[in-house]
Amino acid sequence: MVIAKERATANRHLLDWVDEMARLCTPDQVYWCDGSEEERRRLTDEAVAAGVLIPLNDEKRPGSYYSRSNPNDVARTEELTFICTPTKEGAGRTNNWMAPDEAYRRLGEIFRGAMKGRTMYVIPYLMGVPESPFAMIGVELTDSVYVVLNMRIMARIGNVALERLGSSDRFNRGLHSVADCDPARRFICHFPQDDTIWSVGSGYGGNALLGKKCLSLRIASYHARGQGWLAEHMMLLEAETPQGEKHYIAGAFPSASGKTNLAMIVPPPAFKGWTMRTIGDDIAWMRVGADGRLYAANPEAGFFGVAPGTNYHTNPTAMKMVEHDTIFTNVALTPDMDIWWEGMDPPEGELVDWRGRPWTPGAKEPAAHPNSRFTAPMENNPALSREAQDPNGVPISAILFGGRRSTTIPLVVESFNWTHGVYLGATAGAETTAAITGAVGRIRRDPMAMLAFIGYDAGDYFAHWLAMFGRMKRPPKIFLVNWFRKDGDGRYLWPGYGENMRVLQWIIDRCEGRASAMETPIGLVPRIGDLDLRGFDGKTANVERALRVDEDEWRRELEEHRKWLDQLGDRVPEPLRLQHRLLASSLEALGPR
Ligand code: OXD
Ligand code: MN
Repeated sequence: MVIAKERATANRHLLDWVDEMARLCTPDQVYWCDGSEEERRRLTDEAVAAGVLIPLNDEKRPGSYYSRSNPNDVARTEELTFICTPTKEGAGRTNNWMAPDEAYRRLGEIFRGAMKGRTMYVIPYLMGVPESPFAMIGVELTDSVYVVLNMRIMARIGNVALERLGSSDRFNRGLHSVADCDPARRFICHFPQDDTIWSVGSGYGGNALLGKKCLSLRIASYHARGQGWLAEHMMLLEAETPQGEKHYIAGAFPSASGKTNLAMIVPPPAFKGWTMRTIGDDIAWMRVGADGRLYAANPEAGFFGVAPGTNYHTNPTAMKMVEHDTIFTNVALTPDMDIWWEGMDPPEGELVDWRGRPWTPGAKEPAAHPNSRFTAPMENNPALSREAQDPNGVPISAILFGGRRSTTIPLVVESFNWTHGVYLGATAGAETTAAITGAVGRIRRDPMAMLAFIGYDAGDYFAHWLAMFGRMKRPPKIFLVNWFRKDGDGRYLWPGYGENMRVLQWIIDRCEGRASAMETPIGLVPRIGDLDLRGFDGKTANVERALRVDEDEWRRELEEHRKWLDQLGDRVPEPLRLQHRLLASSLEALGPR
């Protein structure tokens, strides 16, 4: 039984709103989270007693817990996610829109009485470190103890946020209830103009941990446009060269495309003296600093990563990170209460799968859900950069845009200039994965990996990216990367993972004016000799194929870009349409070969 605590604040705006929401949802009690360690232990014990969390083997995985979701609630549900701006045009063509009045009414009906018999947890939280000018304050009201325990890993919660809030009314108001977890009554609604999020019917991370996708991307991107900064779906990493020179790289990749692996990259042995450190794996807030450079900060306090495919080869850092004090969701369980997922060494005996059914190796269905997750605190990461907590963020040298593409996109392309870079980001596409519900393996355009997260019109978002150029004295260089190109037999041409370091080195050297590149009609591409392939044990011929700009593939690709830009409507900025024409006519000028 949860102990209802004294209200922890005298902030009238907050108290009044919590009362109003409690009257709507009628919980049995309201509990204010303080964020303490004692609270973590107590709520964890309660979650265990309620069967929400299952303790894992304390010798093998100390301080770690397992959770199984409702099988109908395993990923973000973009078709049920809405931007509720006053006009439909405000949300643009890439978002679902619902009129604010209608959304408050429809969701209000579902929230009415939804917390009866339950506790309403009040989670004051900060995205960003407390001293940071980047920090944003939110308060999430939820009836899910799983959400509380995950939010306390992913954000800084409790008194730290209340202190920063003081008596202000400037905080994001988030209301969440799992309600009856019925997909027919599931909605994730954003009201940017009210700084409000209402999410009902799902307990899945991306839908329910409101500080993450909802606040730090959808709502933040809306504010960022008005205030002249960028809220992006990007990993952040620090690269230190053997000479002690530091570079910071931001990279936007769609969900489940190896963003976490890249943020935790371990260079191959030939890269002696290089140190790579993580700053963030999912979200970057970027502002222009006084020196005219672009500074980025990770607003999160933990990692909510995709488990399958993670192993000691693909991401040894993440494997170490999840050795303790981690919550696992929808992975498989071993007989001795440890965790397992596809991509780990084959299990010895029978497992229990993510739905709680017996599972034997060789079974048709995977043991772990393809979008099963680990939630681990930032401090667990042995390769965490000290700058991860820097209140001012880090100056970015390069921005990468990427995605899974089996054809067409070379291993790496440097843009000719900022506008061309924005074009490459705006037209980037990826084969879909399991992090969202729907078909897997189809190409969808995912501009800056933000398709699901731009809180307003995509054309206006591109215009905002273009306008950022004018605010910077030393803008980062922009690159397109693709670790996933395949040969005709479906085999990857590039080994990826740690080997991506060779591409990162070329990118850093380009930023420093130390490496050469070949001009092609679509951008600047390294020649094979421009990459450092010392100690590389793959085939050089495959690397050449991975680097190739195939003119026929690009003709088709540019035709898809045209359709995509047309689909986005007339708010697409003219410089991007001109850029398209320039690329298409440069290719045409080459004539048939
Ligand atoms: C995530 C996602 O969870 O993008 O980061 O789906
Ligand atoms: Mn993500």
